[in-house]
Amino acid sequence: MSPNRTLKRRAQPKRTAPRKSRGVTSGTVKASGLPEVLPDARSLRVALVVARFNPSITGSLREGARAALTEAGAAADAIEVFDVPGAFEIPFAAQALAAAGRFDAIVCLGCLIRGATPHFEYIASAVSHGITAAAAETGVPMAFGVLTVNNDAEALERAAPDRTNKGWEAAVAAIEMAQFIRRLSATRQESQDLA
Ligand code: DLZ
Repeated sequence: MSPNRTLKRRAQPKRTAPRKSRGVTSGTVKASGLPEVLPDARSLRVALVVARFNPSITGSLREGARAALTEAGAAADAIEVFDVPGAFEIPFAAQALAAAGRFDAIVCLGCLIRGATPHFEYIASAVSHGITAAAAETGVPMAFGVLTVNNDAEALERAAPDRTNKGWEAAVAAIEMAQFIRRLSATRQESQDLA
């Protein structure tokens, strides 16, 4: 008989969740992905790439992002703003800035409002794929703060001067991902030092 067979069963922790999920059957779910505690931006340099198209909205997104970074400890001169004509130009600018090697993260801000033509779909797709590719190619985290909305009311709702502002949310995501890369580099360095 294996010695383990003689061991007593250890007490199991009390379950806090039901054994079987009953599923969500009603209600609405609104999740932002924001962490409970604001991550630390004290030593980070962050670029904000801001589309001029729909300027009242993108200006509010820019100020939301700036407020989050400032509250998280970033110095005013560590936050640099780069304007581009429209959302379509964001990935190109973000990639160029990342390649320049001066920034720990890039926050991409724009506002696409659905119109009567398929233009919206083409630009939205190009922008989201472009930003993803630019981040993967350069290794610099890029946050997606580009609104893709049906009308002005939806845009205004996402550009409010509070923590629901999507510029604020994108900036927090950028800080988190920059810290993620920092931790990864530190771990790599530690393993190299030990080897
Ligand atoms: C052309 C265009 C249209 C129709 N709509 C928007 C929009 O809702 N939001 C935005 O940021 N930009 C828009 N643009 C401009 C394109 O992003 C781009 O600047 C131009 O096609 C020039 O390349």
